[in-house]
Amino acid sequence: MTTAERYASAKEMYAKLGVDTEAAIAKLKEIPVSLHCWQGDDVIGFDHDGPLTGGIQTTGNYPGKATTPEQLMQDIDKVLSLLPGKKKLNLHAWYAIFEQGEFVDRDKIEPKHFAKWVAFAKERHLGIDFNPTFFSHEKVKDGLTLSSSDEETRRFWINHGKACIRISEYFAKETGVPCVMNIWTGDGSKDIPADRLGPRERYKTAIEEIISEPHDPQLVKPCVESKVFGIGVESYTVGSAEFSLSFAATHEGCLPLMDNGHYHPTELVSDKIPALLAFYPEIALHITRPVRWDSDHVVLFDDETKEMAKEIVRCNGLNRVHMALDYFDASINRICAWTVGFRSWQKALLSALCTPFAQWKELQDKADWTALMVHQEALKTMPFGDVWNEYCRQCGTPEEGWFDEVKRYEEEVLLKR
Ligand code: RNT
Ligand code: ZN
Repeated sequence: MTTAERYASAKEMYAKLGVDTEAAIAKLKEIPVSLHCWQGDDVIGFDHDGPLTGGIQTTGNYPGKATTPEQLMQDIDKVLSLLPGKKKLNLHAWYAIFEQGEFVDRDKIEPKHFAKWVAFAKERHLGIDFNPTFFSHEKVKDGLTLSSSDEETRRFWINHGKACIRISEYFAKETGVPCVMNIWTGDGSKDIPADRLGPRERYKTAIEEIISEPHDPQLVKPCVESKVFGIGVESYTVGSAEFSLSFAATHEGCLPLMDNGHYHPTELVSDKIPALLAFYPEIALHITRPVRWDSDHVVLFDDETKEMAKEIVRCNGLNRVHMALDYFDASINRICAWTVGFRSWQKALLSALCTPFAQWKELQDKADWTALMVHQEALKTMPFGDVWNEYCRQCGTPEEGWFDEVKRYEEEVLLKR
């Protein structure tokens, strides 16, 4: 059988279940997924020489990482050429690009420091998402930024957040696509604190100040990302799940952001998605693969990844959930890491779109759990690979051959750095 014949046969099989694979493919082509630029340089940024802090860690020393804006853009371009679907570019504040000899600290960065990124995104028809960078900086005082008891420290980071709101609005205006601006800090403590409330009260007031920076809520969508713990920050996290959810719930226009690496290992973000969609008009996600902890391994087409995509699709949430990838593996080819992760999430979305949820919901409502189990199991052996191959073919990014292309790029570009 040719690939076309295989797809024709798969399409027919899915149609018998009430699934229109053409409609699924067409839908997926419209849904943006945000590609994180920080996979390309091991979360280092361009504005400092020190180590990565904030309780996060990359491990590995694979050759060829990007160390300049030009290299990072070159790598992103390579990755974009290998990815099906619609993308947004996810930037962090420390990827500001300064003129020769210029340095501007994070509280003073301006839209002009991102003009080159805007030009890059516009040429490739990408929207941009943004993140203030509250880590890897000398003004992180005793592990704290926005929740610090030191007024000057707090002020510096609040000003950084405000600068980022202005930059986010600039991105949205330039690209014509709303900018999701995510606030995450590693604030917390290694050992048992004496005061868990004080830092949270300061954190709350600080985020309020940041989002009070004038902006059009249609253009800039501030989020708060929660976390359970970080390396060296094991005992107390200021921006915990309850803190962040409560903050978003009580501040109009502020979205909760769930990173699926930021929960206890038996908690499932797939189950949290519908819980939040019952209350929030919009939510945001960081999609990662936590192996035992927030290890940020490359996203795979695994069960929980599929389950998260299923929940977004069956809750009719594709336009209400802002999806971004967030992982960083320094131990393997970084172009490959980006590509496998992005393609895995696309697979998860496509497979969710090829599921007859309407019929299944009916079975559940009739309490026909026997039939529901049988149907859910039957779907698992459907020829999804043929539909995926067709989607990739239609997007001009075939499944076959992309890895050879990455190896060629490694030989010709990465290993020469
Ligand atoms: C860290 C958070 C955060 C970062 C990025 C780089 O645990 O997940 O989102 O990964 O901002
Ligand atoms: Zn994250």
